[in-house]
Order: sequence, then C-alpha cells, then structure tokens
Amino acid sequence: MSPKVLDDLIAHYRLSSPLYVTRPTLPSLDEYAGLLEGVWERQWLTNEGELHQRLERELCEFLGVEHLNLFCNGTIALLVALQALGIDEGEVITTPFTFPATVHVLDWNRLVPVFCDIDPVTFNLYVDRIEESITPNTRAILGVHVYGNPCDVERIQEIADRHGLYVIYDAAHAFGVQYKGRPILQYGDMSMVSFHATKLFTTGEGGALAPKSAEHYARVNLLKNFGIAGEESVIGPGINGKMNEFQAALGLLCLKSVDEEIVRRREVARMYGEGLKNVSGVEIPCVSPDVERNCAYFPVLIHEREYGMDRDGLYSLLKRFNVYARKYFYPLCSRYTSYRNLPSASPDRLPVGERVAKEVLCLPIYGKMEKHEAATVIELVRQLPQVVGGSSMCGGKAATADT
Ligand code: T4K
Repeated sequence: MSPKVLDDLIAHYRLSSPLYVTRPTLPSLDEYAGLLEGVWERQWLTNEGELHQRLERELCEFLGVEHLNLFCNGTIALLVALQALGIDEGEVITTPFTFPATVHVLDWNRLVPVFCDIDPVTFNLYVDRIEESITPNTRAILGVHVYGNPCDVERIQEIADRHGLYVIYDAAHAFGVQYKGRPILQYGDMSMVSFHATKLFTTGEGGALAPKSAEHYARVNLLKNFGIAGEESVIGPGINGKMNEFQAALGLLCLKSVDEEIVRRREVARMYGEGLKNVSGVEIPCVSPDVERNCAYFPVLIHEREYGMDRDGLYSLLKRFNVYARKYFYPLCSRYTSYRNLPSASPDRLPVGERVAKEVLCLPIYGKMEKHEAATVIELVRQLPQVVGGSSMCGGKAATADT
C-alpha cells in the first residue's frame, strides 16, 4: 500500500477521539449523588443494604426470573454457581470460544474443562459434538451465550437430561435477551450475567446468578457471604461475593435507561447490517428470528481471501483511524498455557473455533455512539481492502447517517 494513499485516507476519516468497542452509558452524577445521600444517612455500605435489596427486586422483574443473587462480579458468581450445585469433581463440557473467566472458574473449582467445538452459525457450543465428549466423569455442561446469542438451550437440556448432567450458562453477554418469547435466564439450572463496565447494563463491577429454585437461591446467598448462616454458625467454606451499595446505586439508575440503550444499539446494528451486507469477505453472523437481541456486541467475520486482507490487518489499520475494534475471543481458551495440554484442547478437535477465533472482529457498538462514527466504521471496512489492494476510493464521502 502506498503510504501516501493511507495518509490521505487517515486525513479524511480519522476520528477526533477514540472509538472504543464499547462505553458505559452512565446516569447523571447528580442522580447518583442523590442515591448516595441515603447511603450516607443509613451508614450501611454493603451486606444486603437497602439499595441492594431494591436492585435485586427490580432486576428479577426486568429479567423475568423468580430469584436473583447479586454479586461483586460475574466471575465470582460463576465460581459460586458450581459450588452451589455441588459440582466439586470431574469434568465439565464447555466452549473454548469465550472470555478466560468461563474456563478459569472450572479450574479454580478443580474441575477439568472438556472443550467442545463451536457451532459455525451461533459460535456457541456445537450441540452435535457434545455427546461424544461425555464420559462417566462428566458432571455438567457449561454453555456461553456468546455476544448475547443464545445457545441451543432446548437440545442442550435434552442431552443433559439423558445423561443426568447439570446445565449452567455463562450469560455474561445476555442481559435482557429473550428466546422464543422466554427470558434466556430461565433456561438451565443456573445462569450468570455480568454487570461489568463493558456490559449493556452495568454496576461498574458486578454480576448475578439466576438460580431456578428457592433452595439454590438460599444456598448461593450463604456461599457468597462466607458460608455464614448466623452469628455463630458457618455452614461451609463460602467466599465474599457480595455486591455493595455503591454498585447497587449505579445499577438502579442504569436500569432506568437500559431499554433505551438497547434501542440505540439496535440502530447502530441496523446501520452496520445495511452498510456491510454487500462487502465481499465480510460475514455478518445470522441470528435466529426466535431471539430478541440485546446488541451487546457486533461481531463480523473477515474472510481473508474474498476481503483482500486478514482480520488482524483490518484490526491494526482501524487503530490508525482511532477505531478500537476487539478480537473477542482470540486466542481460544484451549490455546492458553494452562489448558493447551488437555486432550480436548487439540486444535484438530476444534476446527470451527480455531477458524472463527482467527476471523472474528467485534466492531464498536454502544448506545451513545454517534451515527457519523458508525458511518465512518462502515466506510473504513469497505474501503481499507481496496486501499491495501492499491485502488483507493478516498474522496468518496463517509456513508450518511441513515446508510
Ligand atoms: N464470561 C464472559 C463470556 C465474559 O465476557 C466475561 C467478561 C466474564 C465471564 C466475566 O464477567 P466479570 O467477572 O467481568 O463480570 C472486558 C471486560 O473486562 C470483561 O468483563 C468482559 N467479559 C470482556 C468481554 O471485556 P477487556 O480486557 O476487553 O476490557 P478492557 O478494559 O480492554 O475494556 C474494553 C473497552 O471498554 C475499552 O477499550 C473501553 C471500554 N471501557 C472499559 C472499561 C473497563 C470503558 O469505556 N470504561 C471502562 O470502565 O475485558
């Protein structure tokens, strides 16, 4: 590529401030301070404070679940989910195409992760490949609703029922998602959702478990509070997984705007969908019409041969324009030093995961993202391979807001 052509394009399209993969939509500081005044008055900072209780109730309603245990973050929640279900030895079938937390919680519970390949359409557990991984030591299936796109929850449940396994979902990305008109958190024995700063709904750090039964709800509450059942009674080795009042206050305010956040993200997703649908080599994964999406992420696959550049090339070039897309999730967890010697981690067993991890790029998407920013990303994804190939289209205008 001629440096001059690229420089021209940069002069034309570079954004004046960084465009990150996501940004939290925060309430006004005044509103937050208003809620903190109550915290100051009560001098109650954590351990199931008033705001914590309110958030738990409001989230149950919003998410359509009967029980919800709030947590300091999603990782500790997932760690506790396994403990609460008594999954304390053996193997757990899971996906390598996820954030490290999913697999690390298995390791921290001394469970052996068994990697199963991913579905080429949903990028979630490949249901046809699950049963071949089941052994007498298998205790559970841990699926991830990657990018908020649900796993094949019905078939996973059938397999689990046939083999007497628990089903746990890492629903970190799936806040508010519905599948066949039913809240996604209602599927499986327990689901975890994350409220990290990078998530659709945030408490800064935070998360929750949605257990099916009241019994599990009670057990999780004990386990996330050191196992303390009363002033003089500790029922077992619990941990500190509690959410504090500062997190709960932020959550209460963010919950008010989450519907609008989803609507705005859908608009960005619509622009990307329209603007990129005919770009050769750029694949926008299909989402089933049974899914009511939250648009937490906007992944695309970059097929090098048709596109004229590989995913890493595009990722790096976008940075020159102040656009920070992310390679969620590269490398696969099965490639980490801690897991790569497991028999199930062999790349030959995970061909779809290996390919998708090399091709996927998550484009920026969040509620406050401006239309001209989405239009610029579209224009760059369209033009950059032609520039690399030598024939610049620079001079064309950035796509209009309603592209
Ligand atoms: N399971 C799955 C499938 C997950 O994706 C995650 C978390 C978990 C489990 C664990 O849940 P938690 O224990 O976190 O509740 C981020 C997040 O740290 C992580 O929570 C998230 N997944 C993952 C997908 O993304 P990084 O390393 O990419 O974060 P970072 O700091 O590079 O942030 C990405 C972009 O977000 C920044 O470029 C700008 C923006 N950002 C970030 C932060 C922290 C902000 O605008 N404000 C912020 O405060 O992992």
